[in-house]
Amino acid sequence: MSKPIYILNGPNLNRLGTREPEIYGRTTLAEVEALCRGAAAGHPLVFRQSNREYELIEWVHEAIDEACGVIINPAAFTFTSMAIMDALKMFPGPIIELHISNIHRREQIYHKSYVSPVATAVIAGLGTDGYPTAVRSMLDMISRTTKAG
Ligand code: CA2
Repeated sequence: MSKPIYILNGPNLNRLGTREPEIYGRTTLAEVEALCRGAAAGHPLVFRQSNREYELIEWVHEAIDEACGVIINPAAFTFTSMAIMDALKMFPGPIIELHISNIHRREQIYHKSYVSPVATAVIAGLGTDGYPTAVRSMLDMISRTTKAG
């Protein structure tokens, strides 16, 4: 049985689809999860959201033991959390940092990510379509490393 891909979502993303549709669209997080499961085509996924930093850190620790890859939208913790960065550094497999919006087109406070230096890849600005795109790219990366290994 393949190890799951962990998809972790940070603060406020449980409210996705309910405000600022011009930036974040109208798709809810439950719909995003369904898109991810479609893209995964049966590969197991663990899809979670938390507003608490410690919980996201605990899930990254769990992923170190359980997951083949991590896709993370740390939301506001992207710009504040050295603790999430340190936890991700310990993950041995591929990591995709994901943002719905293009954080680099936004105000200066959204430009300095603590997560990007420890991520394998960064996806930003594709809207919620970025999630299934990340899942497909993660599956490609995993199959390449499995074949190489
Ligand atoms: O674009 C992204 O995915 C972000 O990670 C979203 C964060 C923001 O702090 C980052 O700069 C970029 C904010 C998430 C706010 O959650 C929402 C809740 C309801 C409606 C829309 C967004």
